[in-house]
Order: sequence, then structure tokens, then C-alpha cells
Amino acid sequence: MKNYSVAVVGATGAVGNEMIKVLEQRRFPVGKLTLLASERSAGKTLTFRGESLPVQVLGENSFTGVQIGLFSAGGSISEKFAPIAARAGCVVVDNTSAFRMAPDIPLVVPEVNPEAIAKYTTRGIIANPNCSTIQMVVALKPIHDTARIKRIVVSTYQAVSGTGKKAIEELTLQTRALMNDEPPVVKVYPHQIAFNCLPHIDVFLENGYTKEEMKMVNETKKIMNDPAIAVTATTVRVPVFYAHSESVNIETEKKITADEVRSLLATAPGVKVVDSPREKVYPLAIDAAGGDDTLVGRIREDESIPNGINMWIVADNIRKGAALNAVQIAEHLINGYL
Ligand code: NAP
Ligand code: 3JN
Repeated sequence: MKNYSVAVVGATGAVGNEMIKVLEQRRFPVGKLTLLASERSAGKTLTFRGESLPVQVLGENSFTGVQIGLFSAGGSISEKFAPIAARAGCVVVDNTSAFRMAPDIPLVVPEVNPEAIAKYTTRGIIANPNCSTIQMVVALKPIHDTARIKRIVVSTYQAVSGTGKKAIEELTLQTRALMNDEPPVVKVYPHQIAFNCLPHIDVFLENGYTKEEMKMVNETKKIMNDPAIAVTATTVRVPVFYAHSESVNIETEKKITADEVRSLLATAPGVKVVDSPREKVYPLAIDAAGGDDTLVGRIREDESIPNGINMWIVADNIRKGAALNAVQIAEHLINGYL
């Protein structure tokens, strides 16, 4: 089997760390692994397949001989270094929002639109969607194909790991402080996150929505290849470490029953139906965390409209929402294109 030279950009971060783990767990055919981060990480090492590898400082010459670059060091780093990597012959799978809405760059969830990967040749970059979008479209695509979704109303309950390693630490420290009757230190979020819910993810835009909410609106239309789907989102940060939960309401053109949705999703790739509410069985963040599946439950007909469905969708935001989706894209690349 052919081996590939792979670079992880942002290797010391929450997403980058998980990418290294997923590459190992899925036995991705890595010949050489280059770990890249900022100057702050110079001298650090990380473990891959039991071997300790040095973290190198990202620079313009980092991509010589690298075939696949998995980027998760923030939008401005991708904007600068993804084109440099592409020019060096490295195919970039970018986890940031820098290129997601560029018309000539594919935005890919392998269970939904793997065919879009073919367009990577235009700029050498494939964009990985936002975590909240990914888990939603994995669950909705089979329903869209069968009954055509006209409108989506989604509210998210997002884990702090979506903000990175500093936010994971902030929730830990605030929880510990409050349990010890000490004042919580607020640094990462605009308000205390422990024992709280913040209806504010990313920055507010002119239209009153946050950027995170508009990512869900715009990315969903692009991935589903249907600009006519109406999407409205409210994104909320909750004091959970791993896995985003979503309350999703859809209106379809064709009537589809809750039972039909359950049986469609039972065979959908990447989806696990967890839906026996009488036995108190429904998707939970603590069950999704660390796993690869998108869990779907609480599937029921919306009795307020003729063709509506409600559901609860949960997935590990760092795995399916970021690292796993990126590695799956890389798997498609090596199996079909490289
Ligand atoms: P994180 O835990 O804060 O890690 C940030 C990573 O970026 C670290 O490895 C950091 O290196 C590196 N970095 C920062 N500035 C750099 C620079 N100037 N040069 C090189 N490396 C630099 O954040 P995270 O949660 O892993 O997220 C990182 C990015 O991934 C986010 O900004 C976002 O764009 C993307 N992301 C996407 C999703 C998604 O929904 N698909 C989810 C989460 C994150 P040091 O350790 O050396 O500082
Ligand atoms: O907050 C979350 O749960 C997901 C965060 C994603 C994120 C965080 C910082 C910058 C993104 C993203 O992937 O959309 C970005 C960004 O690249 O814009």
C-alpha cells in the first residue's frame, strides 16, 4: 500500500490533537507525519503510533514533499498558508471558515457530498464545514433526498471544546472555583460559562445573528447543493466539554412520518438512531463524546404543521465535527484522486 506524507497544522490544539489520534486509529497510511504549530510550541513533542515526534514551527517551507495538509490553526493562518501549501503540491483539507463559501472550493461531508471532492484540483484546497453544520447535514441528507426539506429551524447546545483548549480549561477552572465558593475567572467567553448558557457563538453580525448561526445557514445550502432550503439558527454555548447537541425542526415538501424517518436513518451512513424515549433512551452528549456516529433521536412529527419533523441530533464536535470529517475527506482523496 502507498504511504503519504501528511502535515497537521495546529497539531497542539484541540482539533489538531484529535487529528493525530484519528489518523492513528483509522490506520491512515502515513509515511511521514509533520506536526506544525506556532513558536509557542517549539520544543514540544507529541506521540503518534507510539513514537514521539517534534512539533515544528509553521513556515513557508513547511510543505516541501508534503502530500496532504490537515489545517486547524485558525482562519488567518489558513488564508496565508493554505495557498502556499497548495503551490508546493500539498492538497489542503482546511478546518477553518476561510475558504468554505468560496465557489471554487469544495465544502465536503463525505456521507453527504463526496462527489464534490473532485473539484479540489482548481485550488488544491478542500474545506471542512463547521461542526454544527456537519452533524445536522449527516442526519438530514437522507430525508432531503426522500421528501425534500423546505425549511430548517435549528437551536444548538454547543460544547466548550468547540472554542479550543483554553475554553476546556476555563470550564474546568470555573466549575472548580464555584464549587469551592470562589469567584470564577472569566477570560475566554464574555460571561461565566460554568452553570450557564450563552446565546452567543462567534461574533454578532449586522443582521442580529452570530457568525456561527450564519455559517450553519450558508454551509447547509452549499453542502446539500440546494440554495432554496430556508435555514434559521440559534447557536448556544453550554457547559458541556465534548459533543454538540441540536434541536432540529424541518418542514418537508412531501409528507414523511416519524417511522419513515427512523427507518431511513437506520441505514444512513454515519448515523445511529437512538430513539426509545419510553426506556429513557435518546442521544446524549456523554454517549456521543469520543465516538464517530451522529446520534439521532426524539424523532417525532411536528403537530403544528402538515409536513414537519422534530429531532435531537448529537455528535462529538471535535471528531465528526472536525478531525474525523477531515481524515475521512483525506481517505476519499487517497482512494480516488491521489
Ligand atoms: P486551539 O485548541 O486553540 O488550538 C489552536 C492551534 O493553532 C494550536 O495548535 C496553535 O499552536 C495553532 N496556532 C495558533 N496560532 C498559530 C500560528 N500563528 N502559527 C501556527 N500555529 C498556530 O484551537 P482548536 O479548537 O484546535 O481550533 C483551531 C481552529 O480550527 C479554529 O480556529 C477553527 O478555525 C478550526 N475549528 C474548526 C471546527 C469546525 O467546526 N470544523 C471546530 C473547531 C475548530 P500553539 O499551541 O503553538 O499556540
Ligand atoms: O464554537 C464551536 O463550537 C465551533 C467553532 C468553530 C470555529 C472556531 C473558531 C474559528 C471556527 C469554525 O470552524 O467555523 C472558526 C473559523 O474558522 O471561523
